[in-house]
Amino acid sequence: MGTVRPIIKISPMASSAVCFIGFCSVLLGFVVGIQASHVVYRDLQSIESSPKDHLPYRTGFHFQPAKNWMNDPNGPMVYKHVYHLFYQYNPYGADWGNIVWAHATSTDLVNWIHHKHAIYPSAPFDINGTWSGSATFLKGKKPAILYTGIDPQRRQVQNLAFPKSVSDPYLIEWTKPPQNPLMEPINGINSSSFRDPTTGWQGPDGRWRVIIGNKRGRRGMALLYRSKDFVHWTKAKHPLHSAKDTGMWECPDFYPVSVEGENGVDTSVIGKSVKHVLKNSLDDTKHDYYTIGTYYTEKDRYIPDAGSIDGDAGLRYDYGKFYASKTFFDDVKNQRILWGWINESLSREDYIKQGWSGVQAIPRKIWLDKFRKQLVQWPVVEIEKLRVNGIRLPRTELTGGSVHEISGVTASQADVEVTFELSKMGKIEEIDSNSLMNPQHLCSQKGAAVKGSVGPFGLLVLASKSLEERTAVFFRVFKSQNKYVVLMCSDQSRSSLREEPDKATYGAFLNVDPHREKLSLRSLIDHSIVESFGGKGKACITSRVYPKLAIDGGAHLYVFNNGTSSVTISSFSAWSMKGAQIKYL
Ligand code: DQQ
Repeated sequence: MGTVRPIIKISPMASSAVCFIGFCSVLLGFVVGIQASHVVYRDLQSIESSPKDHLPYRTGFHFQPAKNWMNDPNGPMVYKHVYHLFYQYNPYGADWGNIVWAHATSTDLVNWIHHKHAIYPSAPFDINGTWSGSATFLKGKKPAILYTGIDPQRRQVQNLAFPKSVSDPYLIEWTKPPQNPLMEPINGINSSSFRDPTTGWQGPDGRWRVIIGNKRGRRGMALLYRSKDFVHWTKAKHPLHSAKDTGMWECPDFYPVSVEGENGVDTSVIGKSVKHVLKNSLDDTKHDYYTIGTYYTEKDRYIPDAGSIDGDAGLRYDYGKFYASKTFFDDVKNQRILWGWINESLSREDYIKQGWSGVQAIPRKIWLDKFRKQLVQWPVVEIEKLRVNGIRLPRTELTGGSVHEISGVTASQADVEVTFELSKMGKIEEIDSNSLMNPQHLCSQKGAAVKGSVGPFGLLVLASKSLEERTAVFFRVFKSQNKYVVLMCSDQSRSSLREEPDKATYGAFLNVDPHREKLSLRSLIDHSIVESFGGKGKACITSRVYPKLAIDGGAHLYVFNNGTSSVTISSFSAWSMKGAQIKYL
Protein backbone atom coordinates (compact mmCIF):
# COMPACT_ATOMS: atom_id res chain seq x y z
CA MET A 1 0.00 0.00 0.00
CA GLY A 2 1.23 3.51 -0.74
CA THR A 3 1.25 6.77 1.07
CA VAL A 4 -1.76 8.48 2.54
CA ARG A 5 -2.09 12.15 1.68
CA PRO A 6 -4.41 14.78 3.07
CA ILE A 7 -6.83 16.36 0.73
CA ILE A 8 -8.57 19.68 0.86
CA LYS A 9 -12.12 19.90 2.11
CA ILE A 10 -14.35 22.18 0.11
CA SER A 11 -16.88 23.18 2.72
CA PRO A 12 -15.66 23.91 6.24
CA MET A 13 -16.70 21.34 8.83
CA ALA A 14 -15.79 20.42 12.40
CA SER A 15 -12.01 20.60 12.66
CA SER A 16 -11.67 17.03 13.88
CA ALA A 17 -12.80 15.55 10.56
CA VAL A 18 -9.93 15.11 8.11
CA CYS A 19 -10.23 13.35 4.79
CA PHE A 20 -7.57 11.24 3.11
CA ILE A 21 -6.89 9.71 -0.21
CA GLY A 22 -5.49 6.21 0.01
CA PHE A 23 -2.68 5.86 -2.46
CA CYS A 24 -2.81 2.23 -3.52
CA SER A 25 -0.55 2.05 -6.55
CA VAL A 26 -1.14 -1.59 -7.26
CA LEU A 27 -1.32 -3.19 -10.66
CA LEU A 28 -4.82 -3.30 -11.96
CA GLY A 29 -5.80 -6.89 -11.56
CA PHE A 30 -8.31 -5.02 -9.44
CA VAL A 31 -7.14 -6.79 -6.32
CA VAL A 32 -5.73 -3.93 -4.30
CA GLY A 33 -4.91 -3.15 -0.74
CA ILE A 34 -7.29 -0.56 0.56
CA GLN A 35 -6.64 1.85 3.38
CA ALA A 36 -9.18 2.15 6.10
CA SER A 37 -9.94 5.86 6.14
CA HIS A 38 -13.24 5.63 4.30
CA VAL A 39 -15.82 7.75 6.08
CA VAL A 40 -19.50 6.99 5.74
CA TYR A 41 -21.89 9.79 6.62
CA ARG A 42 -24.84 7.62 7.53
CA ASP A 43 -26.86 10.64 8.52
CA LEU A 44 -26.57 11.93 4.99
CA GLN A 45 -28.27 8.95 3.46
CA SER A 46 -31.73 9.86 2.36
CA ILE A 47 -34.24 9.54 5.11
CA GLU A 48 -36.90 11.86 3.87
CA SER A 49 -37.06 10.82 0.28
CA SER A 50 -37.52 7.12 0.58
CA PRO A 51 -40.33 5.58 2.58
CA LYS A 52 -38.76 2.21 1.80
CA ASP A 53 -35.18 3.25 2.36
CA HIS A 54 -34.22 -0.17 3.65
CA LEU A 55 -34.38 -1.21 0.03
CA PRO A 56 -30.86 -0.69 -1.28
CA TYR A 57 -31.76 0.45 -4.79
CA ARG A 58 -34.21 3.25 -3.92
CA THR A 59 -32.62 6.57 -4.84
CA GLY A 60 -31.91 9.50 -2.54
CA PHE A 61 -32.08 12.52 -4.83
CA HIS A 62 -33.69 11.29 -8.05
CA PHE A 63 -37.41 11.69 -8.67
CA GLN A 64 -39.51 8.62 -8.02
CA PRO A 65 -42.95 7.87 -6.57
CA ALA A 66 -43.31 6.02 -3.26
CA LYS A 67 -44.08 2.73 -4.98
CA ASN A 68 -45.35 1.08 -8.19
CA TRP A 69 -44.52 1.59 -11.85
CA MET A 70 -43.48 4.90 -13.44
CA ASN A 71 -42.49 5.55 -17.04
CA ASP A 72 -42.50 8.64 -19.31
CA PRO A 73 -42.26 12.21 -17.98
CA ASN A 74 -45.34 14.10 -19.22
CA GLY A 75 -46.30 17.75 -19.64
CA PRO A 76 -43.40 19.35 -17.74
CA MET A 77 -43.88 23.09 -17.28
CA VAL A 78 -43.35 25.99 -14.90
CA TYR A 79 -46.51 27.87 -13.93
CA LYS A 80 -46.64 30.77 -11.49
CA HIS A 81 -43.09 29.87 -10.43
CA VAL A 82 -44.07 26.28 -9.61
CA TYR A 83 -42.48 23.43 -11.59
CA HIS A 84 -44.85 20.64 -12.60
CA LEU A 85 -43.96 17.11 -13.50
CA PHE A 86 -46.62 14.66 -14.58
CA TYR A 87 -45.64 11.08 -15.31
CA GLN A 88 -47.05 7.81 -16.59
CA TYR A 89 -47.95 5.77 -13.52
CA ASN A 90 -49.64 2.52 -12.58
CA PRO A 91 -51.50 3.06 -9.27
CA TYR A 92 -51.98 -0.67 -8.80
CA GLY A 93 -48.57 -2.24 -9.19
CA ALA A 94 -44.93 -2.19 -10.23
CA ASP A 95 -45.56 -3.27 -13.82
CA TRP A 96 -46.76 -1.22 -16.81
CA GLY A 97 -50.58 -0.98 -16.99
CA ASN A 98 -53.65 1.01 -15.79
CA ILE A 99 -51.82 4.16 -16.84
CA VAL A 100 -52.75 7.53 -15.31
CA TRP A 101 -51.02 10.92 -15.23
CA ALA A 102 -49.56 11.18 -11.72
CA HIS A 103 -48.51 14.67 -10.69
CA ALA A 104 -45.86 16.34 -8.53
CA THR A 105 -44.74 19.96 -8.05
CA SER A 106 -41.58 21.67 -6.90
CA THR A 107 -40.18 25.15 -6.55
CA ASP A 108 -36.59 24.10 -7.22
CA LEU A 109 -36.64 20.94 -9.39
CA VAL A 110 -35.03 19.02 -6.48
CA ASN A 111 -37.60 18.73 -3.67
CA TRP A 112 -41.07 17.54 -4.66
CA ILE A 113 -44.63 17.26 -3.40
CA HIS A 114 -46.75 14.50 -4.89
CA HIS A 115 -50.40 15.34 -5.56
CA LYS A 116 -53.44 13.32 -6.52
CA HIS A 117 -53.57 12.02 -10.09
CA ALA A 118 -54.22 14.82 -12.56
CA ILE A 119 -55.57 12.91 -15.56
CA TYR A 120 -57.02 9.40 -15.45
CA PRO A 121 -59.49 7.34 -17.50
CA SER A 122 -62.93 8.87 -17.04
CA ALA A 123 -64.68 9.11 -20.42
CA PRO A 124 -65.01 6.98 -23.56
CA PHE A 125 -62.17 8.86 -25.31
CA ASP A 126 -59.63 7.73 -22.66
CA ILE A 127 -61.36 4.87 -20.84
CA ASN A 128 -58.59 2.38 -21.61
CA GLY A 129 -55.64 4.59 -20.71
CA THR A 130 -54.30 8.12 -20.46
CA TRP A 131 -50.96 7.98 -22.24
CA SER A 132 -48.18 10.47 -22.86
CA GLY A 133 -48.52 14.08 -23.90
CA SER A 134 -47.34 17.63 -23.39
CA ALA A 135 -48.29 21.02 -21.98
CA THR A 136 -48.68 24.26 -23.95
CA PHE A 137 -49.41 27.80 -22.73
CA LEU A 138 -52.27 29.39 -24.65
CA LYS A 139 -53.23 33.08 -24.73
CA GLY A 140 -52.99 34.69 -21.30
CA LYS A 141 -50.63 31.91 -20.20
CA LYS A 142 -53.48 29.45 -19.79
CA PRO A 143 -52.03 25.92 -19.55
CA ALA A 144 -53.43 23.20 -21.81
CA ILE A 145 -52.49 19.55 -21.95
CA LEU A 146 -52.73 17.35 -25.02
CA TYR A 147 -52.47 13.64 -24.29
CA THR A 148 -53.21 10.31 -25.93
CA GLY A 149 -56.34 8.49 -24.79
CA ILE A 150 -57.13 4.86 -25.49
CA ASP A 151 -60.77 4.58 -26.50
CA PRO A 152 -63.23 1.65 -26.17
CA GLN A 153 -62.03 0.21 -29.51
CA ARG A 154 -58.45 0.50 -28.22
CA ARG A 155 -57.73 3.21 -30.77
CA GLN A 156 -55.20 5.91 -29.89
CA VAL A 157 -56.83 9.36 -30.01
CA GLN A 158 -55.62 12.80 -28.94
CA ASN A 159 -57.41 14.67 -26.16
CA LEU A 160 -57.28 18.02 -24.43
CA ALA A 161 -57.41 18.88 -20.72
CA PHE A 162 -57.54 22.27 -18.98
CA PRO A 163 -56.95 23.19 -15.35
CA LYS A 164 -60.18 23.77 -13.43
CA SER A 165 -58.74 26.89 -11.85
CA VAL A 166 -55.98 28.94 -13.47
CA SER A 167 -55.48 30.76 -10.19
CA ASP A 168 -54.23 27.55 -8.53
CA PRO A 169 -50.44 27.48 -9.01
CA TYR A 170 -50.49 23.74 -8.20
CA LEU A 171 -53.01 22.98 -10.98
CA ILE A 172 -54.53 20.15 -8.96
CA GLU A 173 -57.84 19.68 -10.79
CA TRP A 174 -58.12 19.08 -14.55
CA THR A 175 -61.18 18.98 -16.78
CA LYS A 176 -61.68 17.49 -20.21
CA PRO A 177 -63.69 19.57 -22.71
CA PRO A 178 -66.66 17.91 -24.47
CA GLN A 179 -65.02 18.23 -27.91
CA ASN A 180 -62.67 15.31 -27.12
CA PRO A 181 -61.29 13.41 -28.93
CA LEU A 182 -59.73 16.16 -31.02
CA MET A 183 -57.69 13.99 -33.38
CA GLU A 184 -58.62 10.48 -34.44
CA PRO A 185 -56.83 7.80 -36.46
CA ILE A 186 -58.83 8.15 -39.68
CA ASN A 187 -57.97 8.16 -43.38
CA GLY A 188 -55.50 5.31 -43.18
CA ILE A 189 -53.68 6.25 -39.97
CA ASN A 190 -52.79 3.12 -38.00
CA SER A 191 -54.84 3.36 -34.80
CA SER A 192 -52.19 1.62 -32.70
CA SER A 193 -49.36 3.91 -33.87
CA PHE A 194 -50.78 7.37 -33.31
CA ARG A 195 -49.68 8.90 -30.04
CA ASP A 196 -47.77 11.33 -27.84
CA PRO A 197 -48.65 14.90 -28.92
CA THR A 198 -45.92 17.51 -28.45
CA THR A 199 -46.01 20.97 -26.94
CA GLY A 200 -47.71 23.25 -29.47
CA TRP A 201 -45.98 26.09 -31.30
CA GLN A 202 -47.40 28.96 -33.34
CA GLY A 203 -46.30 29.53 -36.93
CA PRO A 204 -45.94 32.97 -38.56
CA ASP A 205 -49.67 32.73 -39.51
CA GLY A 206 -50.62 32.55 -35.82
CA ARG A 207 -52.00 29.02 -36.13
CA TRP A 208 -50.98 26.35 -33.63
CA ARG A 209 -49.05 23.27 -34.68
CA VAL A 210 -48.32 19.99 -32.91
CA ILE A 211 -46.79 16.74 -34.07
CA ILE A 212 -47.95 13.23 -33.21
CA GLY A 213 -45.72 10.11 -33.29
CA ASN A 214 -46.61 7.62 -36.01
CA LYS A 215 -45.25 5.05 -38.46
CA ARG A 216 -46.25 3.82 -41.88
CA GLY A 217 -44.74 0.39 -42.47
CA ARG A 218 -41.20 0.77 -41.13
CA ARG A 219 -41.10 4.53 -41.83
CA GLY A 220 -41.21 6.53 -38.61
CA MET A 221 -42.94 9.88 -38.86
CA ALA A 222 -44.11 12.99 -37.07
CA LEU A 223 -47.64 13.77 -38.26
CA LEU A 224 -48.34 17.51 -38.31
CA TYR A 225 -51.67 19.03 -37.22
CA ARG A 226 -52.72 22.70 -37.30
CA SER A 227 -55.38 24.60 -35.40
CA LYS A 228 -56.63 28.16 -34.94
CA ASP A 229 -58.09 27.60 -31.48
CA PHE A 230 -56.22 24.55 -30.09
CA VAL A 231 -59.52 22.63 -30.14
CA HIS A 232 -60.26 22.02 -33.85
CA TRP A 233 -57.31 20.38 -35.58
CA THR A 234 -56.63 19.57 -39.23
CA LYS A 235 -53.96 17.16 -40.37
CA ALA A 236 -51.37 18.66 -42.75
CA LYS A 237 -50.80 16.86 -46.03
CA HIS A 238 -47.16 16.11 -45.22
CA PRO A 239 -45.59 15.04 -41.96
CA LEU A 240 -43.18 17.53 -40.41
CA HIS A 241 -40.50 14.90 -40.98
CA SER A 242 -40.17 11.15 -41.53
CA ALA A 243 -37.35 8.63 -41.95
CA LYS A 244 -37.30 5.17 -43.44
CA ASP A 245 -36.54 2.04 -41.40
CA THR A 246 -36.78 3.77 -38.04
CA GLY A 247 -40.03 2.17 -36.85
CA MET A 248 -42.54 3.84 -34.54
CA TRP A 249 -41.59 7.33 -33.29
CA GLU A 250 -42.80 7.63 -29.71
CA CYS A 251 -42.80 10.85 -27.71
CA PRO A 252 -41.49 13.22 -30.41
CA ASP A 253 -40.21 16.59 -29.20
CA PHE A 254 -39.63 19.58 -31.51
CA TYR A 255 -38.11 22.82 -30.28
CA PRO A 256 -35.81 25.71 -31.17
CA VAL A 257 -32.35 26.18 -29.62
CA SER A 258 -30.46 29.45 -29.62
CA VAL A 259 -27.44 29.50 -31.98
CA GLU A 260 -25.49 31.54 -29.42
CA GLY A 261 -25.04 30.84 -25.71
CA GLU A 262 -26.79 28.56 -23.26
CA ASN A 263 -30.15 30.29 -22.80
CA GLY A 264 -33.28 28.46 -23.82
CA VAL A 265 -35.99 29.91 -26.04
CA ASP A 266 -39.75 29.49 -26.14
CA THR A 267 -41.14 26.79 -28.41
CA SER A 268 -42.68 29.20 -30.97
CA VAL A 269 -39.45 31.15 -31.63
CA ILE A 270 -38.36 30.98 -35.28
CA GLY A 271 -35.80 32.83 -37.41
CA LYS A 272 -32.06 33.17 -37.79
CA SER A 273 -31.31 33.24 -34.08
CA VAL A 274 -32.29 29.59 -33.67
CA LYS A 275 -31.82 26.11 -35.06
CA HIS A 276 -34.38 23.36 -34.47
CA VAL A 277 -34.13 19.98 -32.78
CA LEU A 278 -36.35 16.99 -33.50
CA LYS A 279 -36.10 14.18 -30.94
CA ASN A 280 -37.80 10.82 -31.39
CA SER A 281 -37.98 7.88 -29.04
CA LEU A 282 -37.44 4.74 -31.08
CA ASP A 283 -39.89 2.08 -29.96
CA ASP A 284 -37.77 -0.66 -31.55
CA THR A 285 -34.54 0.04 -29.67
CA LYS A 286 -35.73 2.22 -26.77
CA HIS A 287 -33.25 4.95 -27.71
CA ASP A 288 -33.93 8.70 -27.78
CA TYR A 289 -32.11 10.10 -30.81
CA TYR A 290 -32.17 13.63 -32.15
CA THR A 291 -31.23 15.62 -35.21
CA ILE A 292 -30.35 19.31 -35.51
CA GLY A 293 -31.73 21.11 -38.51
CA THR A 294 -33.85 23.87 -40.00
CA TYR A 295 -37.58 24.41 -39.71
CA TYR A 296 -38.90 25.79 -43.03
CA THR A 297 -42.07 27.59 -41.99
CA GLU A 298 -43.41 28.26 -45.51
CA LYS A 299 -43.59 24.52 -46.15
CA ASP A 300 -44.00 23.46 -42.52
CA ARG A 301 -41.18 20.99 -42.97
CA TYR A 302 -38.16 20.22 -40.86
CA ILE A 303 -34.94 19.14 -42.56
CA PRO A 304 -31.97 17.84 -40.55
CA ASP A 305 -28.58 19.39 -41.35
CA ALA A 306 -26.19 17.42 -43.56
CA GLY A 307 -24.47 14.90 -41.29
CA SER A 308 -27.26 14.95 -38.69
CA ILE A 309 -28.56 11.41 -39.10
CA ASP A 310 -32.03 9.99 -38.38
CA GLY A 311 -32.32 6.74 -36.44
CA ASP A 312 -30.16 4.69 -34.18
CA ALA A 313 -26.89 5.75 -35.77
CA GLY A 314 -27.72 9.37 -34.99
CA LEU A 315 -26.94 11.47 -31.93
CA ARG A 316 -28.48 10.46 -28.64
CA TYR A 317 -29.27 12.50 -25.55
CA ASP A 318 -27.86 9.67 -23.50
CA TYR A 319 -26.04 6.51 -24.56
CA GLY A 320 -27.28 4.48 -21.60
CA LYS A 321 -30.78 4.12 -20.13
CA PHE A 322 -32.84 7.20 -20.93
CA TYR A 323 -36.12 7.11 -22.82
CA ALA A 324 -39.39 8.91 -23.71
CA SER A 325 -37.81 12.23 -22.74
CA LYS A 326 -39.38 15.65 -23.01
CA THR A 327 -38.12 19.23 -22.78
CA PHE A 328 -39.82 22.42 -21.67
CA PHE A 329 -38.90 26.09 -21.71
CA ASP A 330 -38.34 27.45 -18.20
CA ASP A 331 -39.12 31.15 -18.57
CA VAL A 332 -38.21 31.79 -14.93
CA LYS A 333 -34.56 31.02 -15.59
CA ASN A 334 -34.51 31.29 -19.40
CA GLN A 335 -33.38 27.74 -19.87
CA ARG A 336 -34.65 24.65 -21.67
CA ILE A 337 -34.87 21.64 -19.41
CA LEU A 338 -34.86 17.97 -20.34
CA TRP A 339 -36.56 15.19 -18.40
CA GLY A 340 -36.05 11.49 -19.23
CA TRP A 341 -37.21 8.17 -17.86
CA ILE A 342 -34.60 5.70 -16.56
CA ASN A 343 -35.99 2.20 -16.65
CA GLU A 344 -34.89 -0.73 -14.47
CA SER A 345 -32.29 -3.21 -15.71
CA LEU A 346 -33.86 -5.92 -13.56
CA SER A 347 -36.09 -8.70 -14.79
CA ARG A 348 -39.85 -8.03 -14.66
CA GLU A 349 -40.16 -10.58 -11.90
CA ASP A 350 -37.54 -8.76 -9.82
CA TYR A 351 -38.95 -5.27 -10.15
CA ILE A 352 -42.43 -6.50 -9.36
CA LYS A 353 -40.94 -8.13 -6.28
CA GLN A 354 -39.21 -4.92 -5.18
CA GLY A 355 -42.57 -3.10 -5.50
CA TRP A 356 -41.40 -0.20 -7.68
CA SER A 357 -39.98 0.39 -11.11
CA GLY A 358 -38.54 3.43 -12.90
CA VAL A 359 -36.83 6.66 -11.94
CA GLN A 360 -36.60 10.07 -13.63
CA ALA A 361 -33.14 11.34 -14.55
CA ILE A 362 -31.97 14.53 -12.85
CA PRO A 363 -33.46 17.33 -14.97
CA ARG A 364 -30.81 18.68 -17.34
CA LYS A 365 -30.34 22.09 -18.84
CA ILE A 366 -29.91 21.62 -22.59
CA TRP A 367 -28.42 23.92 -25.24
CA LEU A 368 -26.67 23.92 -28.63
CA ASP A 369 -22.90 23.39 -28.67
CA LYS A 370 -20.87 26.26 -30.12
CA PHE A 371 -20.09 24.26 -33.29
CA ARG A 372 -23.88 23.80 -33.74
CA LYS A 373 -23.54 20.10 -34.48
CA GLN A 374 -24.76 18.65 -31.18
CA LEU A 375 -26.48 19.50 -27.92
CA VAL A 376 -24.87 19.89 -24.53
CA GLN A 377 -26.55 18.83 -21.26
CA TRP A 378 -25.80 19.60 -17.64
CA PRO A 379 -27.68 18.76 -14.42
CA VAL A 380 -29.74 21.75 -13.27
CA VAL A 381 -27.68 23.90 -10.94
CA GLU A 382 -30.25 23.50 -8.12
CA ILE A 383 -29.11 19.92 -7.57
CA GLU A 384 -25.87 21.38 -6.15
CA LYS A 385 -27.88 22.48 -3.09
CA LEU A 386 -27.72 18.87 -1.95
CA ARG A 387 -23.91 18.79 -1.93
CA VAL A 388 -22.33 18.49 1.51
CA ASN A 389 -18.88 17.76 2.93
CA GLY A 390 -17.03 18.40 -0.31
CA ILE A 391 -13.50 17.21 -0.76
CA ARG A 392 -10.90 18.21 -3.28
CA LEU A 393 -7.70 16.49 -4.44
CA PRO A 394 -4.52 18.34 -5.27
CA ARG A 395 -3.12 17.89 -8.78
CA THR A 396 -2.15 14.22 -8.91
CA GLU A 397 -0.36 12.05 -11.42
CA LEU A 398 -2.15 8.78 -12.06
CA THR A 399 0.51 6.36 -13.21
CA GLY A 400 -0.39 3.48 -15.46
CA GLY A 401 -1.93 0.58 -13.56
CA SER A 402 -2.93 2.45 -10.41
CA VAL A 403 -6.10 2.59 -8.35
CA HIS A 404 -6.67 5.21 -5.64
CA GLU A 405 -9.51 5.20 -3.20
CA ILE A 406 -11.28 8.49 -2.58
CA SER A 407 -12.37 8.73 1.01
CA GLY A 408 -14.56 11.24 2.74
CA VAL A 409 -17.71 11.07 0.62
CA THR A 410 -20.75 8.87 1.00
CA ALA A 411 -19.94 6.80 -2.06
CA SER A 412 -23.47 5.44 -2.51
CA GLN A 413 -24.94 8.96 -2.84
CA ALA A 414 -22.45 11.41 -4.31
CA ASP A 415 -21.62 13.98 -6.96
CA VAL A 416 -18.10 13.65 -8.41
CA GLU A 417 -16.32 15.97 -10.83
CA VAL A 418 -12.88 15.12 -12.20
CA THR A 419 -10.70 16.57 -14.95
CA PHE A 420 -7.87 14.68 -16.62
CA GLU A 421 -4.95 16.22 -18.47
CA LEU A 422 -3.11 14.14 -21.03
CA SER A 423 0.12 16.07 -21.40
CA LYS A 424 2.42 13.10 -21.92
CA MET A 425 0.48 10.89 -24.27
CA GLY A 426 2.74 8.02 -25.29
CA LYS A 427 1.97 5.65 -28.11
CA ILE A 428 -1.72 5.76 -28.92
CA GLU A 429 -3.74 2.74 -29.99
CA GLU A 430 -4.86 2.85 -33.62
CA ILE A 431 -8.37 1.78 -34.54
CA ASP A 432 -9.85 1.21 -37.98
CA SER A 433 -12.83 3.11 -39.29
CA ASN A 434 -15.14 0.10 -38.74
CA SER A 435 -14.63 0.44 -34.99
CA LEU A 436 -15.94 3.99 -35.25
CA MET A 437 -19.37 2.68 -36.20
CA ASN A 438 -20.48 1.51 -32.80
CA PRO A 439 -19.04 2.99 -29.56
CA GLN A 440 -21.08 0.63 -27.38
CA HIS A 441 -19.52 -2.34 -29.12
CA LEU A 442 -16.04 -0.86 -28.75
CA CYS A 443 -16.62 -0.30 -25.02
CA SER A 444 -17.78 -3.91 -24.60
CA GLN A 445 -14.66 -5.20 -26.36
CA LYS A 446 -12.39 -2.89 -24.44
CA GLY A 447 -13.88 -2.75 -20.96
CA ALA A 448 -12.11 -1.26 -17.93
CA ALA A 449 -10.10 -4.42 -17.29
CA VAL A 450 -8.62 -4.45 -20.80
CA LYS A 451 -5.28 -2.65 -20.64
CA GLY A 452 -4.65 0.12 -23.16
CA SER A 453 -2.06 2.79 -23.81
CA VAL A 454 -3.94 6.07 -23.18
CA GLY A 455 -6.69 4.76 -20.96
CA PRO A 456 -8.84 3.25 -19.74
CA PHE A 457 -8.79 5.84 -16.94
CA GLY A 458 -11.65 7.25 -14.92
CA LEU A 459 -13.79 6.38 -11.90
CA LEU A 460 -14.82 3.13 -10.26
CA VAL A 461 -18.14 3.91 -8.61
CA LEU A 462 -20.48 1.87 -6.41
CA ALA A 463 -17.49 -0.39 -5.86
CA SER A 464 -17.11 -2.94 -3.08
CA LYS A 465 -14.11 -2.76 -0.76
CA SER A 466 -12.12 -5.37 -2.64
CA LEU A 467 -13.47 -4.35 -6.02
CA GLU A 468 -15.35 -7.58 -6.73
CA GLU A 469 -18.14 -5.18 -7.65
CA ARG A 470 -17.51 -1.93 -9.47
CA THR A 471 -19.02 0.17 -12.24
CA ALA A 472 -16.26 1.74 -14.31
CA VAL A 473 -16.93 5.08 -15.99
CA PHE A 474 -13.89 5.89 -18.06
CA PHE A 475 -12.19 7.29 -21.14
CA ARG A 476 -9.90 5.69 -23.66
CA VAL A 477 -8.08 7.59 -26.39
CA PHE A 478 -7.43 6.15 -29.85
CA LYS A 479 -6.13 7.40 -33.15
CA SER A 480 -7.89 6.83 -36.43
CA GLN A 481 -6.68 8.32 -39.69
CA ASN A 482 -4.44 10.73 -37.80
CA LYS A 483 -7.26 12.07 -35.66
CA TYR A 484 -7.79 11.53 -31.96
CA VAL A 485 -10.88 9.59 -30.99
CA VAL A 486 -12.08 9.79 -27.39
CA LEU A 487 -14.29 6.96 -26.22
CA MET A 488 -16.38 7.28 -23.06
CA CYS A 489 -17.71 4.07 -21.50
CA SER A 490 -19.86 3.01 -18.59
CA ASP A 491 -18.89 -0.59 -17.97
CA GLN A 492 -21.37 -2.53 -15.85
CA SER A 493 -20.00 -5.97 -16.59
CA ARG A 494 -18.67 -6.20 -12.99
CA SER A 495 -21.28 -4.00 -11.35
CA SER A 496 -22.91 -6.74 -9.30
CA LEU A 497 -22.30 -10.21 -7.98
CA ARG A 498 -25.98 -10.82 -8.74
CA GLU A 499 -26.44 -12.75 -11.95
CA GLU A 500 -29.76 -11.52 -13.19
CA PRO A 501 -29.57 -7.75 -13.93
CA ASP A 502 -28.72 -6.63 -17.44
CA LYS A 503 -25.03 -5.66 -17.33
CA ALA A 504 -24.60 -4.22 -20.81
CA THR A 505 -21.66 -1.87 -21.29
CA TYR A 506 -22.57 1.52 -22.76
CA GLY A 507 -20.41 3.78 -24.89
CA ALA A 508 -20.26 7.10 -26.70
CA PHE A 509 -17.69 9.03 -28.70
CA LEU A 510 -16.80 12.37 -27.17
CA ASN A 511 -16.16 15.26 -29.50
CA VAL A 512 -13.18 16.67 -27.60
CA ASP A 513 -9.57 17.07 -28.80
CA PRO A 514 -7.61 15.58 -25.88
CA HIS A 515 -4.44 17.34 -27.00
CA ARG A 516 -5.98 20.78 -26.58
CA GLU A 517 -8.67 20.28 -23.98
CA LYS A 518 -8.79 18.52 -20.66
CA LEU A 519 -11.16 15.56 -20.39
CA SER A 520 -13.82 16.16 -17.79
CA LEU A 521 -16.19 13.68 -16.20
CA ARG A 522 -19.02 14.23 -13.76
CA SER A 523 -20.93 11.33 -12.23
CA LEU A 524 -24.07 11.58 -10.14
CA ILE A 525 -24.16 8.41 -8.07
CA ASP A 526 -27.42 7.48 -6.37
CA HIS A 527 -27.54 3.87 -5.05
CA SER A 528 -28.61 2.16 -8.28
CA ILE A 529 -28.05 5.01 -10.76
CA VAL A 530 -24.87 6.39 -12.24
CA GLU A 531 -25.54 9.41 -14.46
CA SER A 532 -22.33 10.49 -16.16
CA PHE A 533 -21.51 13.59 -18.18
CA GLY A 534 -18.33 13.59 -20.30
CA GLY A 535 -16.67 16.62 -21.90
CA LYS A 536 -18.74 19.10 -19.83
CA GLY A 537 -21.97 17.51 -21.01
CA LYS A 538 -21.18 16.64 -24.63
CA ALA A 539 -21.81 12.93 -24.04
CA CYS A 540 -24.04 11.47 -21.33
CA ILE A 541 -24.38 7.87 -20.18
CA THR A 542 -26.84 6.69 -17.55
CA SER A 543 -26.46 3.24 -16.01
CA ARG A 544 -28.64 1.22 -13.63
CA VAL A 545 -26.70 -1.10 -11.37
CA TYR A 546 -27.70 -3.41 -8.51
CA PRO A 547 -24.67 -4.24 -6.37
CA LYS A 548 -24.87 -6.78 -3.60
CA LEU A 549 -21.91 -5.61 -1.53
CA ALA A 550 -21.45 -1.99 -2.67
CA ILE A 551 -24.61 -0.72 -1.04
CA ASP A 552 -24.93 2.10 1.49
CA GLY A 553 -21.81 2.02 3.73
CA GLY A 554 -20.35 -0.84 1.66
CA ALA A 555 -19.97 1.43 -1.39
CA HIS A 556 -16.55 2.88 -2.25
CA LEU A 557 -15.20 5.29 -4.83
CA TYR A 558 -11.89 5.07 -6.71
CA VAL A 559 -9.97 6.72 -9.51
CA PHE A 560 -8.01 4.40 -11.76
CA ASN A 561 -5.74 4.26 -14.75
CA ASN A 562 -5.36 0.96 -16.56
CA GLY A 563 -3.37 2.36 -19.48
CA THR A 564 0.42 2.40 -19.86
CA SER A 565 0.59 6.23 -20.16
CA SER A 566 0.29 8.36 -17.06
CA VAL A 567 -2.53 10.86 -16.92
CA THR A 568 -2.81 13.83 -14.58
CA ILE A 569 -5.84 14.56 -12.45
CA SER A 570 -5.82 18.33 -12.78
CA SER A 571 -8.93 18.81 -10.64
CA PHE A 572 -11.05 16.55 -8.50
CA SER A 573 -14.05 17.50 -6.36
CA ALA A 574 -16.60 15.23 -4.75
CA TRP A 575 -19.50 15.74 -2.43
CA SER A 576 -21.83 13.55 -0.42
CA MET A 577 -25.39 14.27 -1.51
CA LYS A 578 -28.21 14.87 0.93
CA GLY A 579 -31.53 13.25 0.15
CA ALA A 580 -34.13 15.35 -1.65
CA GLN A 581 -37.20 16.23 0.39
CA ILE A 582 -40.13 14.38 -1.14
CA LYS A 583 -43.66 14.56 0.23
CA TYR A 584 -45.76 11.63 -0.82
CA LEU A 585 -49.52 11.58 -0.87
N1 DQQ B 1 -45.32 5.25 -23.15
C1 DQQ B 1 -46.68 5.71 -23.21
C2 DQQ B 1 -46.95 5.95 -24.66
C3 DQQ B 1 -45.60 6.17 -25.21
C4 DQQ B 1 -44.76 5.18 -24.46
C5 DQQ B 1 -47.58 4.71 -22.57
C6 DQQ B 1 -43.30 5.49 -24.46
O1 DQQ B 1 -47.81 7.05 -24.85
O2 DQQ B 1 -45.56 5.98 -26.60
O3 DQQ B 1 -47.28 4.56 -21.22
O4 DQQ B 1 -42.63 4.90 -23.39
